[in-house]
Order: sequence, then C-alpha cells, then structure tokens
Amino acid sequence: MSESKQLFFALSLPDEIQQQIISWRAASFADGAGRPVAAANLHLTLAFLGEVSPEKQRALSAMAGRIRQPGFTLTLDDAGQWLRSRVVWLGTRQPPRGLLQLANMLRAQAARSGCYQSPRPFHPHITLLRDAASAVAIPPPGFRWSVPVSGFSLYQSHFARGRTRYVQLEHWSLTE
Ligand code: 2AM
Repeated sequence: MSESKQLFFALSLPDEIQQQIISWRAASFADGAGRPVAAANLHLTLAFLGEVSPEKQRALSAMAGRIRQPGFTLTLDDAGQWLRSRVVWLGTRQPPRGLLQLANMLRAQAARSGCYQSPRPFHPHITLLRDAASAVAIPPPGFRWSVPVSGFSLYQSHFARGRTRYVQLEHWSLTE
C-alpha cells in the first residue's frame, strides 16, 4: 500500500531573486539570530495540506489543474518576526488579488477534499529564519523584489537526517 505524504501548494521564486534574498538576509541578520532556510527551500505556501493519501492527492491535483486565473506580480516589500512560531519572514504589504484568489481556491478545495485544515489564517510569507527564539531587529527591506508569478506547484516535504527538503511534484501554469 502506498503511503501518505506531507504536501503543500506553494509558489517558488526565480533563482535570481532567491540569491538576492539570501544575500540580503546574510547582510541583515546576525549569525545566531535563527536557522537560515536553504536557498532552494525558500517558498510561499498557498495551502498546507498535512498528510495526504495517494487518492486525495489525485483528487487535489485534478482540481488544481482546473484553476483558471491570470498570473500576477507579487511585491516583496515587508519583513517581520512571529515570536510564537519563532519565524522571521519576508512578505508583502499589499497582497495582490490574484494571490488571495489562488490561495483561497486551493484552501477551499483542500477543505472539500477533507484535508487537514490549518487553523492559521492565510498570511502570505516566505520563511527566512527558523528557531528565532528571541526578538531580532528586523531591518526594512533594502529594496523591493517584484516577483512575476506565472504558476504554482505541489510540494512534498521530506525530513531525513535532520534536514527538510521540499520536492516539487507537480506544476501548473496560470492562464485564463
Ligand atoms: P512556515 O514556513 O511558516 O513554517 C511546509 O512546511 C510549509 O507549510 C511551510 O511554508 C510552513 O510554513 C507551512 N506549514 C507547516 N505547517 C503548517 C500549518 N499547520 N498551517 C499552515 N501552514 C503550515
């Protein structure tokens, strides 16, 4: 019997922006402020699905493939810290309508499929540092990153030998 997987829908970042964010993070936060998320793991979660069976995964993929909406631009111009989850994040002051529409649709589809429902409201963010136990000084982002979003993906979260790795399982383009 196939096993359930830990899955989530997310947006990835173009390599160039990934690298710029990593450089900005290195220059902006002291060593020891938190555990830096690896460049390849930077992402913005749209819908967290928890443990998903192969049957549910197939149903979720089919529904995701029927989403029709145009791409949008995400402006990363905000940063902050959540003390409770010990996370330092990068985000946006003004989430574009397309982002909210996409996340709402994926979250609604997940709820209808009987997936785990996150109690967290949708706060679009890219986690930069984990285990940031004490308050860290958050510098204003030195510049704005404009991220063109032309698609979204389904990821599996793997935890092995003390490391988390995200594997892209499927990708869909945003088109009307
Ligand atoms: P985080 O970065 O704020 O921790 C893979 O673990 C992705 O799913 C991460 O972006 C993580 O958010 C998010 N995630 C993990 N558990 C979650 C939960 N219970 N509710 C919402 N998102 C969650």
